Amino acid sequence: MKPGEKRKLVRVLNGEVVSPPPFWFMRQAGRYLPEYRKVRETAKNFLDFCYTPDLAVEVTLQPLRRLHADAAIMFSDILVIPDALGQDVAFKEGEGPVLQPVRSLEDLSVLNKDRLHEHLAPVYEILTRLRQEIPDETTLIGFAGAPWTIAIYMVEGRGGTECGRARTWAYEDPDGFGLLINLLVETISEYLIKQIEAGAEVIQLFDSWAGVLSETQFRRWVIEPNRQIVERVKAVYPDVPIIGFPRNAGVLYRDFVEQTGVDGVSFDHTMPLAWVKEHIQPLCAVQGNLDNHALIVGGQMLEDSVIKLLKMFSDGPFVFNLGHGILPSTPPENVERVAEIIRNWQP
Ligand code: 1CP
Repeated sequence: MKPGEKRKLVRVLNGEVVSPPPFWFMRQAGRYLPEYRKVRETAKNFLDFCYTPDLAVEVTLQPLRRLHADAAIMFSDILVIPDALGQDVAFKEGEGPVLQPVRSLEDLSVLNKDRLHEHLAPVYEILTRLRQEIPDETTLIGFAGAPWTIAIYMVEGRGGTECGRARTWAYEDPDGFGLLINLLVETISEYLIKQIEAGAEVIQLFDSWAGVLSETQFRRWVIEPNRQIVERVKAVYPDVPIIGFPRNAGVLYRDFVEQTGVDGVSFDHTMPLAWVKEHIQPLCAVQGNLDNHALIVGGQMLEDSVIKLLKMFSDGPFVFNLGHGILPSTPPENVERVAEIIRNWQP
């Protein structure tokens, strides 16, 4: 790259049209890769894995070697935040994350951010090392969970549910629940600023559980906290693009984009392409939305789905990605095939 030249993903998030579009995949590192499973076996547990720079750097690089993606997303997890705030967090084999639930003001009072950056120092080291090790033209993505999504895990004690306890608390005692959200807004903003300092060039904010909320609650617990984080991070780093991901937000994607100030939005596989084209792409860069289950199945259907997306969005700012993360049963060859189609795409 020439001095001063911007990387592809950053250019698109600045509103440029780049053809073929840059691509990366959510969960491009992970269990679908045999080389990931091998490294994973050497770690004591999942959190330890996330906090060991040698291992986290290696598994971040693995998908780049196969896919030559335009971006590397640092290997970590959104639940390092509750862990760093002092909540008990564990990842159980076959079960996923398990946390000691926070359900009252008393539970909340135990959490604090006194040792936040000390605790998260390995993450910053991972980013700094990655920027030295990834190819020059590859963009380095840092990330965090958005407050509502992290709060779900903190309150429920696990994921993958209806999020009933968090939703009830938010209605019953919005001020009390709001204290948790405010703590997360402050913590996540500081965390992202440190990630950028350490080398992250783009940020993605994962609000994976945004879609379970009613409209009013969505505005309060998804749009507003995401807006506050964007404002705080941009006050320090105005030029670092931020991608939002209010998964399953439906038509509320538009208000999310207009009101949070994100530079790009990652949209899930349920969104109608023509609607996104008409209502979202004129506002910001769009990223998505191949169905991660199509990626498992492969074949002509997969190739057609990829081409359809490229045809639909390539004349505007577009980042090719999935609607959600790669699933463990995905054949790596299918992911490689998609990467090849995108790289060779000519409108
Ligand atoms: O043992 C393993 O290998 C577990 C699988 C795994 C992986 C590969 C977990 C546990 N986390 C990760 C890494 C991870 N998590 C990344 C790495 C970077 C990459 O994309 O390559 C990222 C960005 C995340 C973010 C994350 N973690 C989200 C937001 C994105 C999303 O997928 O919606 C969420 C919700 C989590 C929670 C989490 N961590 C792990 C699991 C199994 C879960 C989900 C549990 C549930 O179903 O609620």
